[in-house]
Amino acid sequence: MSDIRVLTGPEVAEHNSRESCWIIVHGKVYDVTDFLDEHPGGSRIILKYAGKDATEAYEPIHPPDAITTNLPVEKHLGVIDASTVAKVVKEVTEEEKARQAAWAARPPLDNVLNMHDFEVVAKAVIPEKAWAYYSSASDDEITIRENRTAFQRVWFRPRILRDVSTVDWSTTILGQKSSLPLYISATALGKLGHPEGELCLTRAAANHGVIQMIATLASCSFDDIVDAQANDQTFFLQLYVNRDREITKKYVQHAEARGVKGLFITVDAPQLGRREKDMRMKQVDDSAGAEVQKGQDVKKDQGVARAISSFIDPSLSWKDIPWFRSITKMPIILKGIATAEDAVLAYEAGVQGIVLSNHGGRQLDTARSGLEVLVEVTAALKARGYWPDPKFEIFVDGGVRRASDVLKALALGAKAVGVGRAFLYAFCAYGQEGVERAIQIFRDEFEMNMRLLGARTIDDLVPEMVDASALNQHIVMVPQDNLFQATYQPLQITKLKAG
Ligand code: PPY
Repeated sequence: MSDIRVLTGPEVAEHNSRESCWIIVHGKVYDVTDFLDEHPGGSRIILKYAGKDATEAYEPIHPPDAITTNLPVEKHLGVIDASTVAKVVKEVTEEEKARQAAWAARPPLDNVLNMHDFEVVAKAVIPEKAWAYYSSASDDEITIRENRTAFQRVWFRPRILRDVSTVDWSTTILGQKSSLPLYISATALGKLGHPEGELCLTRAAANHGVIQMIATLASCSFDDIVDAQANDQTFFLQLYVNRDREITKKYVQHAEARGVKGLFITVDAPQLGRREKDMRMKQVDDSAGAEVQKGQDVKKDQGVARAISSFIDPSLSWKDIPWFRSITKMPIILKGIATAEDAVLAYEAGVQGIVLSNHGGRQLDTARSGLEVLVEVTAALKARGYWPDPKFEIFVDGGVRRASDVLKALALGAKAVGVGRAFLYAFCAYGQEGVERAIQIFRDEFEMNMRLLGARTIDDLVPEMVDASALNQHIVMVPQDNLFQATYQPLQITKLKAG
Protein backbone atom coordinates (compact mmCIF):
# COMPACT_ATOMS: atom_id res chain seq x y z
CA MET A 1 0.00 0.00 0.00
CA SER A 2 1.40 3.40 -0.90
CA ASP A 3 1.86 5.91 1.89
CA ILE A 4 -0.83 8.53 1.96
CA ARG A 5 0.66 12.00 1.85
CA VAL A 6 -0.53 14.32 4.61
CA LEU A 7 -0.53 17.99 3.67
CA THR A 8 -0.86 21.07 5.81
CA GLY A 9 -3.07 24.12 5.39
CA PRO A 10 -0.14 26.53 4.73
CA GLU A 11 1.27 24.16 2.09
CA VAL A 12 -2.03 24.08 0.24
CA ALA A 13 -2.50 27.84 0.64
CA GLU A 14 0.62 28.49 -1.45
CA HIS A 15 -1.11 27.00 -4.49
CA ASN A 16 -3.66 29.72 -4.91
CA SER A 17 -3.30 30.81 -8.50
CA ARG A 18 -4.11 29.84 -12.05
CA GLU A 19 -0.51 28.62 -12.42
CA SER A 20 -0.86 26.24 -9.50
CA CYS A 21 -4.28 25.63 -8.04
CA TRP A 22 -4.91 23.18 -5.22
CA ILE A 23 -8.18 22.79 -3.41
CA ILE A 24 -9.45 20.78 -0.44
CA VAL A 25 -12.70 18.83 -0.78
CA HIS A 26 -13.98 16.46 1.88
CA GLY A 27 -10.60 16.37 3.65
CA LYS A 28 -8.60 15.55 0.51
CA VAL A 29 -6.27 17.76 -1.48
CA TYR A 30 -6.48 17.95 -5.27
CA ASP A 31 -4.34 19.66 -7.87
CA VAL A 32 -6.92 21.08 -10.27
CA THR A 33 -4.60 23.37 -12.25
CA ASP A 34 -4.99 21.46 -15.50
CA PHE A 35 -8.71 20.98 -14.94
CA LEU A 36 -9.51 24.69 -14.59
CA ASP A 37 -10.50 25.21 -18.19
CA GLU A 38 -12.40 21.96 -18.38
CA HIS A 39 -14.65 22.67 -15.41
CA PRO A 40 -18.23 22.83 -16.73
CA GLY A 41 -18.95 25.71 -14.38
CA GLY A 42 -15.91 27.69 -15.52
CA SER A 43 -12.57 28.32 -13.87
CA ARG A 44 -13.54 31.43 -11.90
CA ILE A 45 -15.47 29.57 -9.28
CA ILE A 46 -12.61 27.14 -8.65
CA LEU A 47 -10.07 29.93 -8.48
CA LYS A 48 -12.15 31.55 -5.78
CA TYR A 49 -11.27 28.58 -3.59
CA ALA A 50 -7.66 28.17 -4.80
CA GLY A 51 -5.49 27.12 -1.84
CA LYS A 52 -8.57 26.70 0.35
CA ASP A 53 -11.27 24.30 1.46
CA ALA A 54 -14.00 24.25 -1.21
CA THR A 55 -16.18 21.55 0.35
CA GLU A 56 -19.10 23.77 1.29
CA ALA A 57 -19.47 25.24 -2.19
CA TYR A 58 -18.81 21.91 -3.89
CA GLU A 59 -21.18 19.73 -1.87
CA PRO A 60 -24.69 20.84 -2.93
CA ILE A 61 -24.12 20.77 -6.64
CA HIS A 62 -21.73 17.92 -7.35
CA PRO A 63 -22.16 14.24 -6.87
CA PRO A 64 -19.56 13.02 -4.40
CA ASP A 65 -17.54 11.27 -7.09
CA ALA A 66 -17.36 14.19 -9.53
CA ILE A 67 -13.75 15.03 -8.66
CA THR A 68 -12.51 11.50 -8.44
CA THR A 69 -13.97 10.54 -11.79
CA ASN A 70 -12.83 13.67 -13.62
CA LEU A 71 -9.35 14.11 -12.17
CA PRO A 72 -6.51 11.68 -12.89
CA VAL A 73 -5.21 9.88 -9.79
CA GLU A 74 -1.83 11.60 -9.92
CA LYS A 75 -3.67 14.84 -9.17
CA HIS A 76 -5.08 13.41 -5.95
CA LEU A 77 -2.33 14.76 -3.74
CA GLY A 78 -3.22 13.43 -0.31
CA VAL A 79 -5.22 14.22 2.79
CA ILE A 80 -5.25 17.42 4.75
CA ASP A 81 -4.16 17.65 8.35
CA ALA A 82 -7.31 19.34 9.59
CA SER A 83 -5.57 20.83 12.64
CA THR A 84 -3.42 22.98 10.34
CA VAL A 85 -6.29 24.57 8.45
CA ALA A 86 -7.42 27.86 9.88
CA LYS A 87 -11.09 27.61 10.69
CA VAL A 88 -12.99 30.19 8.74
CA VAL A 89 -15.59 31.69 10.97
CA LYS A 90 -18.37 32.27 8.53
CA GLU A 91 -20.55 35.22 9.11
CA VAL A 92 -24.17 34.14 9.26
CA THR A 93 -26.00 36.39 6.84
CA GLU A 94 -29.38 37.90 7.57
CA GLU A 95 -30.84 35.68 4.85
CA GLU A 96 -29.41 32.59 6.49
CA LYS A 97 -30.72 33.63 9.90
CA ALA A 98 -34.21 34.15 8.49
CA ARG A 99 -33.99 30.80 6.76
CA GLN A 100 -32.98 28.99 9.93
CA ALA A 101 -35.80 30.67 11.85
CA ALA A 102 -38.27 29.64 9.16
CA TRP A 103 -36.96 26.07 9.29
CA ALA A 104 -37.46 25.95 13.07
CA ALA A 105 -40.95 27.38 12.70
CA ARG A 106 -42.14 24.95 10.03
CA PRO A 107 -45.69 23.79 10.64
CA PRO A 108 -46.00 20.18 11.82
CA LEU A 109 -46.16 17.87 8.84
CA ASP A 110 -49.73 16.89 9.72
CA ASN A 111 -50.78 20.43 9.01
CA VAL A 112 -49.68 20.11 5.40
CA LEU A 113 -52.83 19.20 3.52
CA ASN A 114 -51.88 19.54 -0.12
CA MET A 115 -49.02 20.07 -2.53
CA HIS A 116 -49.40 23.84 -2.47
CA ASP A 117 -48.60 23.82 1.25
CA PHE A 118 -45.26 22.16 0.56
CA GLU A 119 -44.42 24.92 -1.88
CA VAL A 120 -45.15 27.60 0.72
CA VAL A 121 -42.93 25.92 3.30
CA ALA A 122 -40.15 25.18 0.79
CA LYS A 123 -40.05 28.78 -0.32
CA ALA A 124 -39.59 29.91 3.27
CA VAL A 125 -36.86 27.44 4.21
CA ILE A 126 -34.57 27.00 1.22
CA PRO A 127 -31.82 29.42 0.14
CA GLU A 128 -32.97 32.17 -2.20
CA LYS A 129 -30.71 30.82 -4.90
CA ALA A 130 -32.38 27.40 -4.72
CA TRP A 131 -35.83 28.93 -4.82
CA ALA A 132 -34.87 31.05 -7.83
CA TYR A 133 -33.58 28.00 -9.68
CA TYR A 134 -36.43 25.62 -8.81
CA SER A 135 -39.37 27.97 -9.15
CA SER A 136 -38.22 29.84 -12.22
CA ALA A 137 -39.73 29.31 -15.63
CA SER A 138 -38.87 30.89 -18.94
CA ASP A 139 -39.50 34.45 -20.11
CA ASP A 140 -42.84 35.76 -18.81
CA GLU A 141 -43.65 32.49 -17.05
CA ILE A 142 -46.93 32.20 -18.88
CA THR A 143 -46.64 28.49 -19.61
CA ILE A 144 -45.91 27.54 -16.01
CA ARG A 145 -49.18 29.19 -14.97
CA GLU A 146 -51.04 27.78 -17.94
CA ASN A 147 -50.02 24.30 -16.78
CA ARG A 148 -52.24 24.83 -13.73
CA THR A 149 -55.08 26.63 -15.46
CA ALA A 150 -55.37 24.01 -18.19
CA PHE A 151 -56.43 21.46 -15.59
CA GLN A 152 -59.09 23.90 -14.45
CA ARG A 153 -60.56 24.14 -17.94
CA VAL A 154 -61.44 20.46 -17.81
CA TRP A 155 -64.56 19.57 -15.84
CA PHE A 156 -65.67 16.22 -14.53
CA ARG A 157 -68.74 14.26 -15.68
CA PRO A 158 -69.05 11.93 -12.69
CA ARG A 159 -71.06 8.69 -12.77
CA ILE A 160 -73.13 7.50 -9.84
CA LEU A 161 -74.47 4.34 -8.21
CA ARG A 162 -71.53 2.19 -9.18
CA ASP A 163 -70.68 0.52 -5.87
CA VAL A 164 -67.42 2.24 -5.12
CA SER A 165 -66.86 0.55 -1.75
CA THR A 166 -63.40 -0.39 -2.96
CA VAL A 167 -61.42 1.67 -5.40
CA ASP A 168 -57.99 0.84 -6.78
CA TRP A 169 -55.68 3.41 -8.31
CA SER A 170 -52.64 1.18 -8.80
CA THR A 171 -51.39 0.64 -12.34
CA THR A 172 -48.40 -0.32 -14.46
CA ILE A 173 -46.06 2.09 -16.17
CA LEU A 174 -43.97 0.66 -19.03
CA GLY A 175 -44.85 -2.75 -17.64
CA GLN A 176 -43.63 -1.88 -14.12
CA LYS A 177 -45.94 -1.96 -11.14
CA SER A 178 -46.76 1.40 -9.65
CA SER A 179 -48.89 2.00 -6.58
CA LEU A 180 -50.03 5.32 -8.07
CA PRO A 181 -50.76 6.39 -11.65
CA LEU A 182 -47.90 8.88 -11.41
CA TYR A 183 -44.12 8.83 -11.23
CA ILE A 184 -41.57 11.14 -9.65
CA SER A 185 -40.30 13.17 -12.57
CA ALA A 186 -36.72 14.36 -12.95
CA THR A 187 -35.69 17.60 -11.27
CA ALA A 188 -32.07 18.71 -11.02
CA LEU A 189 -29.75 19.89 -8.26
CA GLY A 190 -31.69 18.57 -5.28
CA LYS A 191 -28.97 19.44 -2.79
CA LEU A 192 -29.46 23.14 -3.40
CA GLY A 193 -32.64 22.76 -1.37
CA HIS A 194 -31.90 19.88 1.02
CA PRO A 195 -28.60 18.34 2.14
CA GLU A 196 -29.71 14.81 1.29
CA GLY A 197 -30.97 15.82 -2.15
CA GLU A 198 -32.65 13.23 -4.33
CA LEU A 199 -32.06 10.43 -1.84
CA CYS A 200 -35.11 11.75 0.02
CA LEU A 201 -37.14 10.83 -3.06
CA THR A 202 -35.52 7.43 -3.43
CA ARG A 203 -36.17 6.34 0.14
CA ALA A 204 -39.75 7.56 0.16
CA ALA A 205 -40.46 6.00 -3.24
CA ALA A 206 -39.13 2.66 -2.01
CA ASN A 207 -41.48 2.68 0.95
CA HIS A 208 -44.55 3.34 -1.19
CA GLY A 209 -44.04 1.52 -4.48
CA VAL A 210 -43.62 4.70 -6.49
CA ILE A 211 -41.30 4.93 -9.49
CA GLN A 212 -38.53 7.55 -9.49
CA MET A 213 -37.05 9.03 -12.64
CA ILE A 214 -33.40 9.82 -11.96
CA ALA A 215 -32.21 13.11 -13.46
CA THR A 216 -28.96 13.40 -15.43
CA LEU A 217 -28.32 16.54 -13.42
CA ALA A 218 -29.20 15.19 -9.99
CA SER A 219 -26.95 16.38 -7.16
CA CYS A 220 -26.57 12.84 -5.87
CA SER A 221 -24.65 10.55 -8.17
CA PHE A 222 -26.58 8.00 -10.20
CA ASP A 223 -24.91 5.17 -8.29
CA ASP A 224 -25.62 6.70 -4.89
CA ILE A 225 -29.28 6.82 -5.81
CA VAL A 226 -29.42 3.27 -7.16
CA ASP A 227 -27.36 1.99 -4.21
CA ALA A 228 -30.02 3.36 -1.86
CA GLN A 229 -32.75 1.26 -3.46
CA ALA A 230 -34.96 -0.99 -1.39
CA ASN A 231 -38.01 -3.20 -1.83
CA ASP A 232 -37.18 -3.94 -5.43
CA GLN A 233 -38.02 -0.42 -6.40
CA THR A 234 -38.15 0.75 -10.00
CA PHE A 235 -36.15 3.57 -11.54
CA PHE A 236 -36.37 5.35 -14.86
CA LEU A 237 -33.59 7.53 -16.20
CA GLN A 238 -33.95 11.02 -17.65
CA LEU A 239 -31.25 11.67 -20.21
CA TYR A 240 -29.64 14.83 -21.45
CA VAL A 241 -27.77 13.79 -24.54
CA ASN A 242 -24.12 14.78 -24.42
CA ARG A 243 -22.29 16.25 -27.41
CA ASP A 244 -19.84 13.41 -26.80
CA ARG A 245 -21.95 10.37 -27.65
CA GLU A 246 -19.48 7.99 -26.03
CA ILE A 247 -20.25 9.57 -22.66
CA THR A 248 -23.96 9.15 -23.30
CA LYS A 249 -23.52 5.56 -24.40
CA LYS A 250 -21.54 4.68 -21.28
CA TYR A 251 -24.08 6.39 -19.05
CA VAL A 252 -27.09 4.69 -20.67
CA GLN A 253 -25.51 1.25 -20.67
CA HIS A 254 -24.42 1.63 -17.07
CA ALA A 255 -27.99 2.57 -16.14
CA GLU A 256 -29.36 -0.45 -17.95
CA ALA A 257 -26.84 -2.73 -16.27
CA ARG A 258 -27.95 -1.35 -12.91
CA GLY A 259 -31.54 -2.24 -13.64
CA VAL A 260 -33.12 1.01 -14.81
CA LYS A 261 -36.38 0.22 -16.60
CA GLY A 262 -36.96 3.12 -18.96
CA LEU A 263 -34.92 5.76 -20.79
CA PHE A 264 -36.62 9.16 -20.98
CA ILE A 265 -34.68 11.25 -23.50
CA THR A 266 -35.28 14.96 -23.03
CA VAL A 267 -36.03 16.42 -26.46
CA ASP A 268 -37.23 19.92 -25.61
CA ALA A 269 -33.99 21.50 -24.47
CA PRO A 270 -31.53 21.98 -27.35
CA GLN A 271 -30.86 25.25 -25.58
CA LEU A 272 -31.93 26.13 -22.10
CA GLY A 273 -34.82 28.57 -21.67
CA ARG A 274 -34.08 31.98 -20.12
CA ARG A 275 -35.21 31.65 -16.55
CA GLU A 276 -34.93 35.21 -15.43
CA LYS A 277 -35.41 34.61 -11.69
CA ASP A 278 -32.47 32.25 -11.82
CA MET A 279 -30.43 34.56 -14.03
CA ARG A 280 -30.93 37.50 -11.70
CA MET A 281 -29.22 35.58 -8.94
CA LYS A 282 -26.01 35.77 -10.96
CA GLN A 283 -24.74 32.96 -8.86
CA VAL A 284 -22.56 31.36 -11.44
CA ASP A 285 -19.55 32.07 -9.28
CA ASP A 286 -20.84 30.07 -6.39
CA SER A 287 -22.44 27.24 -8.19
CA ALA A 288 -21.90 25.15 -11.19
CA GLY A 289 -21.73 21.61 -12.31
CA ALA A 290 -23.55 18.55 -11.16
CA GLU A 291 -23.38 15.23 -12.75
CA VAL A 292 -22.19 16.98 -15.88
CA GLN A 293 -19.70 15.48 -18.14
CA LYS A 294 -16.82 17.54 -19.43
CA GLY A 295 -18.16 20.75 -20.88
CA GLN A 296 -17.35 23.64 -23.11
CA ASP A 297 -17.05 27.32 -22.35
CA VAL A 298 -19.56 28.57 -19.89
CA LYS A 299 -21.55 31.73 -20.23
CA LYS A 300 -21.14 33.90 -17.16
CA ASP A 301 -23.98 35.54 -15.28
CA GLN A 302 -26.62 33.24 -16.68
CA GLY A 303 -27.83 31.60 -13.51
CA VAL A 304 -27.31 28.14 -12.13
CA ALA A 305 -28.92 26.24 -14.97
CA ARG A 306 -27.29 27.90 -17.94
CA ALA A 307 -23.90 27.59 -16.30
CA ILE A 308 -23.98 23.85 -16.53
CA SER A 309 -25.98 23.21 -19.66
CA SER A 310 -23.27 23.56 -22.27
CA PHE A 311 -22.72 19.82 -22.60
CA ILE A 312 -26.23 19.25 -23.99
CA ASP A 313 -26.22 18.48 -27.71
CA PRO A 314 -28.43 20.81 -29.78
CA SER A 315 -27.85 18.73 -32.92
CA LEU A 316 -29.99 15.86 -31.59
CA SER A 317 -32.48 14.78 -34.28
CA TRP A 318 -34.86 12.03 -35.36
CA LYS A 319 -31.90 10.41 -37.11
CA ASP A 320 -30.41 9.60 -33.70
CA ILE A 321 -33.27 7.38 -32.56
CA PRO A 322 -31.95 4.19 -34.25
CA TRP A 323 -28.61 4.79 -32.52
CA PHE A 324 -30.32 4.90 -29.13
CA ARG A 325 -32.18 1.73 -30.08
CA SER A 326 -28.83 0.10 -30.91
CA ILE A 327 -27.22 0.91 -27.54
CA THR A 328 -30.01 -0.16 -25.19
CA LYS A 329 -32.87 -2.56 -24.75
CA MET A 330 -34.63 -0.28 -22.27
CA PRO A 331 -37.93 1.18 -23.45
CA ILE A 332 -37.21 4.59 -25.02
CA ILE A 333 -39.53 7.46 -24.27
CA LEU A 334 -39.23 10.94 -25.76
CA LYS A 335 -39.80 13.57 -23.08
CA GLY A 336 -40.98 16.95 -24.29
CA ILE A 337 -43.34 16.28 -27.19
CA ALA A 338 -45.61 19.28 -27.78
CA THR A 339 -47.61 18.57 -30.94
CA ALA A 340 -49.60 15.81 -32.63
CA GLU A 341 -47.18 15.95 -35.59
CA ASP A 342 -44.23 14.98 -33.41
CA ALA A 343 -46.25 12.37 -31.51
CA VAL A 344 -46.96 10.68 -34.86
CA LEU A 345 -43.26 10.86 -35.81
CA ALA A 346 -42.33 9.38 -32.43
CA TYR A 347 -44.72 6.48 -32.94
CA GLU A 348 -43.37 5.89 -36.43
CA ALA A 349 -39.79 6.04 -35.07
CA GLY A 350 -40.69 3.01 -32.97
CA VAL A 351 -40.20 4.43 -29.48
CA GLN A 352 -42.20 3.02 -26.62
CA GLY A 353 -43.69 6.22 -25.35
CA ILE A 354 -43.82 10.00 -25.20
CA VAL A 355 -44.13 12.57 -22.46
CA LEU A 356 -46.30 15.51 -23.46
CA SER A 357 -44.46 18.18 -21.58
CA ASN A 358 -43.25 21.75 -21.70
CA HIS A 359 -40.52 21.09 -19.14
CA GLY A 360 -42.46 22.66 -16.29
CA GLY A 361 -42.77 25.89 -18.26
CA ARG A 362 -39.00 26.26 -18.27
CA GLN A 363 -38.34 26.06 -22.01
CA LEU A 364 -40.48 27.66 -24.74
CA ASP A 365 -42.77 30.16 -23.07
CA THR A 366 -46.37 30.13 -24.31
CA ALA A 367 -45.98 26.51 -25.37
CA ARG A 368 -49.25 24.75 -24.54
CA SER A 369 -49.87 22.52 -21.56
CA GLY A 370 -49.25 18.79 -21.88
CA LEU A 371 -52.92 18.22 -21.04
CA GLU A 372 -54.09 20.27 -24.00
CA VAL A 373 -51.61 18.57 -26.31
CA LEU A 374 -52.88 15.18 -25.12
CA VAL A 375 -56.26 15.69 -26.78
CA GLU A 376 -54.82 16.42 -30.22
CA VAL A 377 -52.22 13.67 -29.86
CA THR A 378 -54.68 10.88 -29.12
CA ALA A 379 -56.93 12.07 -31.95
CA ALA A 380 -54.07 12.09 -34.46
CA LEU A 381 -52.74 8.70 -33.41
CA LYS A 382 -56.21 7.19 -33.46
CA ALA A 383 -56.91 8.60 -36.92
CA ARG A 384 -53.87 6.71 -38.21
CA GLY A 385 -54.78 3.49 -36.43
CA TYR A 386 -51.71 3.78 -34.17
CA TRP A 387 -53.54 4.03 -30.87
CA PRO A 388 -54.63 2.62 -28.48
CA ASP A 389 -51.53 0.45 -28.57
CA PRO A 390 -50.38 -1.28 -25.39
CA LYS A 391 -46.79 -0.92 -26.60
CA PHE A 392 -46.97 2.85 -26.83
CA GLU A 393 -47.66 4.81 -23.65
CA ILE A 394 -48.49 8.47 -23.41
CA PHE A 395 -47.49 10.48 -20.35
CA VAL A 396 -48.19 14.05 -19.39
CA ASP A 397 -46.39 16.33 -16.96
CA GLY A 398 -46.51 19.93 -15.82
CA GLY A 399 -48.49 21.57 -13.04
CA VAL A 400 -49.84 18.40 -11.43
CA ARG A 401 -50.78 19.18 -7.84
CA ARG A 402 -53.92 17.12 -7.22
CA ALA A 403 -55.11 13.60 -7.85
CA SER A 404 -57.99 15.21 -9.74
CA ASP A 405 -55.43 16.61 -12.22
CA VAL A 406 -54.07 13.11 -12.71
CA LEU A 407 -57.53 11.63 -13.21
CA LYS A 408 -58.32 14.17 -15.92
CA ALA A 409 -55.15 13.26 -17.82
CA LEU A 410 -55.88 9.55 -17.44
CA ALA A 411 -59.45 9.97 -18.62
CA LEU A 412 -58.10 11.70 -21.72
CA GLY A 413 -55.73 8.84 -22.50
CA ALA A 414 -52.54 9.28 -20.48
CA LYS A 415 -51.09 6.13 -18.96
CA ALA A 416 -49.62 8.08 -16.03
CA VAL A 417 -48.38 11.57 -15.22
CA GLY A 418 -45.05 12.95 -14.06
CA VAL A 419 -44.84 15.00 -10.87
CA GLY A 420 -41.62 17.00 -10.49
CA ARG A 421 -41.74 20.20 -8.48
CA ALA A 422 -44.40 19.03 -5.99
CA PHE A 423 -42.14 16.22 -4.74
CA LEU A 424 -39.09 18.46 -4.93
CA TYR A 425 -40.76 21.01 -2.68
CA ALA A 426 -41.94 18.24 -0.35
CA PHE A 427 -38.38 17.10 0.33
CA CYS A 428 -36.98 20.63 0.50
CA ALA A 429 -39.51 21.35 3.22
CA TYR A 430 -39.50 18.09 5.19
CA GLY A 431 -36.96 15.66 3.67
CA GLN A 432 -37.97 12.05 3.06
CA GLU A 433 -40.92 12.36 5.42
CA GLY A 434 -42.28 15.20 3.32
CA VAL A 435 -42.25 13.03 0.22
CA GLU A 436 -43.99 10.22 2.12
CA ARG A 437 -46.64 12.66 3.24
CA ALA A 438 -47.05 13.93 -0.32
CA ILE A 439 -47.59 10.37 -1.52
CA GLN A 440 -50.12 9.80 1.27
CA ILE A 441 -52.01 12.95 0.32
CA PHE A 442 -52.15 11.85 -3.32
CA ARG A 443 -53.45 8.47 -2.14
CA ASP A 444 -56.22 10.06 -0.06
CA GLU A 445 -57.16 12.27 -2.94
CA PHE A 446 -57.26 9.35 -5.38
CA GLU A 447 -59.54 7.41 -3.06
CA MET A 448 -62.00 10.25 -2.65
CA ASN A 449 -61.97 11.48 -6.23
CA MET A 450 -62.33 8.03 -7.75
CA ARG A 451 -65.31 7.31 -5.51
CA LEU A 452 -66.92 10.62 -6.41
CA LEU A 453 -66.20 10.10 -10.07
CA GLY A 454 -67.59 6.59 -10.12
CA ALA A 455 -64.32 4.96 -11.21
CA ARG A 456 -63.41 1.75 -9.39
CA THR A 457 -60.17 1.17 -11.24
CA ILE A 458 -57.93 3.08 -13.59
CA ASP A 459 -59.56 1.24 -16.50
CA ASP A 460 -62.88 2.88 -15.63
CA LEU A 461 -61.44 6.30 -16.49
CA VAL A 462 -62.76 7.14 -19.93
CA PRO A 463 -62.98 10.34 -21.99
CA GLU A 464 -66.73 10.58 -21.25
CA MET A 465 -65.86 11.30 -17.63
CA VAL A 466 -64.54 14.73 -18.51
CA ASP A 467 -65.71 17.72 -20.45
CA ALA A 468 -62.58 19.02 -22.16
CA SER A 469 -64.41 21.17 -24.69
CA ALA A 470 -62.89 24.39 -23.33
CA LEU A 471 -59.38 23.02 -23.10
CA ASN A 472 -58.01 24.82 -26.13
CA GLN A 473 -59.86 28.07 -25.48
CA HIS A 474 -57.01 30.38 -24.53
CA ILE A 475 -58.97 33.15 -22.95
CA VAL A 476 -56.91 36.29 -22.88
CA MET A 477 -57.51 38.46 -19.87
CA VAL A 478 -57.79 42.19 -20.52
CA PRO A 479 -55.02 43.90 -18.57
CA GLN A 480 -56.30 45.96 -15.66
CA ASP A 481 -56.00 49.73 -15.78
CA ASN A 482 -54.02 49.86 -12.54
CA LEU A 483 -53.76 53.64 -12.30
CA PHE A 484 -57.48 54.06 -12.76
CA GLN A 485 -58.20 51.26 -10.29
CA ALA A 486 -56.02 52.90 -7.68
CA THR A 487 -57.63 56.33 -7.96
CA TYR A 488 -61.23 55.36 -8.58
CA GLN A 489 -63.54 56.31 -5.76
CA PRO A 490 -66.05 53.51 -5.25
CA LEU A 491 -69.68 54.27 -4.58
CA GLN A 492 -70.36 54.83 -0.89
CA ILE A 493 -73.47 53.67 0.85
CA THR A 494 -74.97 56.88 2.21
CA LYS A 495 -77.93 57.35 4.46
CA LEU A 496 -81.01 58.63 2.66
CA LYS A 497 -82.30 61.78 4.21
CA ALA A 498 -85.80 61.45 5.41
CA GLY A 499 -88.51 63.63 3.77
C1 PPY B 1 -33.92 22.41 -15.80
O1 PPY B 1 -33.40 23.22 -15.03
O2 PPY B 1 -35.00 22.63 -16.33
C2 PPY B 1 -33.30 21.17 -16.09
O3 PPY B 1 -33.84 20.40 -16.80
C3 PPY B 1 -32.02 20.83 -15.50
C4 PPY B 1 -30.88 21.51 -16.05
C5 PPY B 1 -30.06 22.10 -15.16
C6 PPY B 1 -28.96 22.72 -15.62
C7 PPY B 1 -28.67 22.71 -16.96
C8 PPY B 1 -29.52 22.11 -17.83
C9 PPY B 1 -30.63 21.50 -17.38
